[in-house]
Amino acid sequence: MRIDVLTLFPQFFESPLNCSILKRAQETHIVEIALTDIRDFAADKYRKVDDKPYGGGPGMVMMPGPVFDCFEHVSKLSPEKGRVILLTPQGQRLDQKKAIELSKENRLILIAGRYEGFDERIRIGLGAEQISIGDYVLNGGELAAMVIIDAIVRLLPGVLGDDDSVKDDSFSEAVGGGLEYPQYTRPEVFRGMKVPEILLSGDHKKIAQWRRQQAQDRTQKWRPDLLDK
Ligand code: 6GU
Repeated sequence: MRIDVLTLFPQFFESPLNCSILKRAQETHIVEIALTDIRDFAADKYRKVDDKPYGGGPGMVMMPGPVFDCFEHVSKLSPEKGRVILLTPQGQRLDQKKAIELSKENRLILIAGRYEGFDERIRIGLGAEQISIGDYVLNGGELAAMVIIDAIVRLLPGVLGDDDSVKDDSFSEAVGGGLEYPQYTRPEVFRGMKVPEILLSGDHKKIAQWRRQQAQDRTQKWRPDLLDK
């Protein structure tokens, strides 16, 4: 998979992309992630990429010119057309289902905005879909783009050591779209708190049953909204 990110702050992505799983996924060529600075496509010597909103109002708006020019440059970096995604709080909310869907694409082009938003002609002209990561406002789309990348890359075959480890994740089909069951590791007793006896029993059928029940109970208790779906 190839992921292009168009951003005013490429340096924002450097540390998270060069750690742990995301780093290894790039080194093993399972994913290629390319950052392009929108400001390099500004038309004037001040490298201006934002301007005042028509009709008045607070803040600044991302100008269409630099984003279009940047997009057209990035488009040519690979023959694959790719799915174009604008990161904005007005987008469809990201969930595990969406992450799985996006992980099946060959190419994604993520556009992170700053300021009060994008000139509407960016969305229309690029035929972009919009994604949000939740109902709160961030200073820009960079963290949202990073969240999407993280959620998607771990789903790509070969990225996690054990390909089964995504299967039982919270929100996955194996846990009925709800929360994951509780996990324990050594020691058997920690500060007076014991590992549930059943997990030490070696009875795999009973353990599976107990885990299903636990997953269901905690979803009911902590995220009943997931059960309505
Ligand atoms: Cl994608 N962008 C911004 N600026 N804020 C957000 C968001 C995106 N998703 C949730 N809040």
